[in-house]
Amino acid sequence: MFRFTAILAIVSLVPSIVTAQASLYGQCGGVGWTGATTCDSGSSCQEINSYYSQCLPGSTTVPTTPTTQPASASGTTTSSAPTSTATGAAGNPFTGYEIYLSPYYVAEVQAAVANITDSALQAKASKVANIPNFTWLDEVAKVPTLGTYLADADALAKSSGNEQLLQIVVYDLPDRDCAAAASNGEFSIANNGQANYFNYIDQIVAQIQKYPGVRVVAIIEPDSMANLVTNLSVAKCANAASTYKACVQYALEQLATVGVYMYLDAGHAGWLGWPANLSPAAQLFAQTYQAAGSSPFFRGLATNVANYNALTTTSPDPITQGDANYDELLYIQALSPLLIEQGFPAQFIVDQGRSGVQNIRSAWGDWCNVKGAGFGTQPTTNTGSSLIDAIAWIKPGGECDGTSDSSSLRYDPHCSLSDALQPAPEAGTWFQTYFEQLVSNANPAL
Ligand SMILES: *[C@@H]1O[C@H](CO)[C@@H](O)[C@H](O)[C@H]1NC(C)=O
Ligand SMILES: *[C@@H]1O[C@H](CO)[C@@H](O)[C@H](O)[C@H]1NC(C)=O
Ligand SMILES: CC(=O)N[C@H]1CO[C@H](CO)[C@@H](O)[C@@H]1O
Repeated sequence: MFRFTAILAIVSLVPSIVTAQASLYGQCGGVGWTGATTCDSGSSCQEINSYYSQCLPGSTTVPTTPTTQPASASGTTTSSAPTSTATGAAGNPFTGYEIYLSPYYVAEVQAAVANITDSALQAKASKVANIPNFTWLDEVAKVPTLGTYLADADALAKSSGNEQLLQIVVYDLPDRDCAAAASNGEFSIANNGQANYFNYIDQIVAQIQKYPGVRVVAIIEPDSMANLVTNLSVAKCANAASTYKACVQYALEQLATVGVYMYLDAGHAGWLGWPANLSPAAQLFAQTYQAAGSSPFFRGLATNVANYNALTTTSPDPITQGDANYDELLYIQALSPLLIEQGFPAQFIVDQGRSGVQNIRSAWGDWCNVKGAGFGTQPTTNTGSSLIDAIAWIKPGGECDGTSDSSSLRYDPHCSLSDALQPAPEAGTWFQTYFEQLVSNANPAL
């Protein structure tokens, strides 16, 4: 729950395995894509944007856009040789860097803007294309896209003289999302999941290593640790605990070798911010920090990813009643001393991408396409708290949290609650009405 739901639900696709046809919800085309371009029967390949085509339900066979390999993704680069071990870092990783805007999101937003008829709304919406969010590497097949972006960012840094920072979300644990009714990760623990995950991390590291000039900031595994704090009574989470820890540790260690600054996901105020959860959470985060060698690149924790909570509020939402930590800053201020006590001097990054409007949920646990939400505070390092490195838009606003169609395989009842905007398409696909809602309710206004 509470998570960004992955685009790929069911497919278990390892790039070395060549499949003739992509499965339902699998990738079937896009710039740089070299896998299957046709879909299993009952689904057809539809272009989501130039970087991503997906097998969606429906029997019509839509021809896919030819996949072309951009020059920048050829694997050869003009960058200097990779540094084998990145050296210690300190300070806010965002300071002095310009955040790279990925062409994928820009294209997605521009397509959405073209479909808006109200010209005032259209003008506001077009501004979203210039606001950086994060690239979610939610399946191994997307890792080559990272290489394309890195090459592009590297070239941009050289031509503009502005150092580039690329933002990613590492999100592909085996048995991902263990507390949800239907898990949607591509890897399963029972089927070589840990080795597949290590390979996924190795591929990310290999891409980043080629571009030492580009700074990378990563959010590590949304929901994973929070599930281990509160959801061990769910059999799947109990079973996944040791694998999650081993995989997260591997990610933290390996990404540190190429100088990636990392923030491990820490749920949000309404999850780990409850008094009973704070200490166990701090313990788990500090243990993870120490197990991964107390690296300065493991900079801290990310909160409110894909959620709707305010950073600060003077009028707590009634749904938060009983939790003294009713906003993200209060949560962070409560967690920080406990972390320091255990030897983890964590800094924070907070998602405010959909937090512009408050008091819109019937229950704090409601996470799916919440009605009335608006884009929130725009990304900034001027956060008002020395504990917070950056306010960011981590969940790409406009991408759907989950379908409201109860006959869908990936249906989650949260997506048809009365506070969820409906009808909603499949998770990860573009939800135009929702995007327009975020734009018109943006606070501050766009
Ligand atoms: C824009 O409108 C066209 C035509 O109605 C539609 O095919 C397309 O999917 C829409 N794009 C988005 C991003 O909603
Ligand atoms: C997981 O934990 C959260 C927070 O305690 C709780 O609200 C949720 O119901 C749990 N999920 C399951 C499936 O038990
Ligand atoms: C600038 C940036 O990183 N944009 C990302 C926004 O979200 C989409 C969808 O996940 C990514 O592909 C973009 O890279």
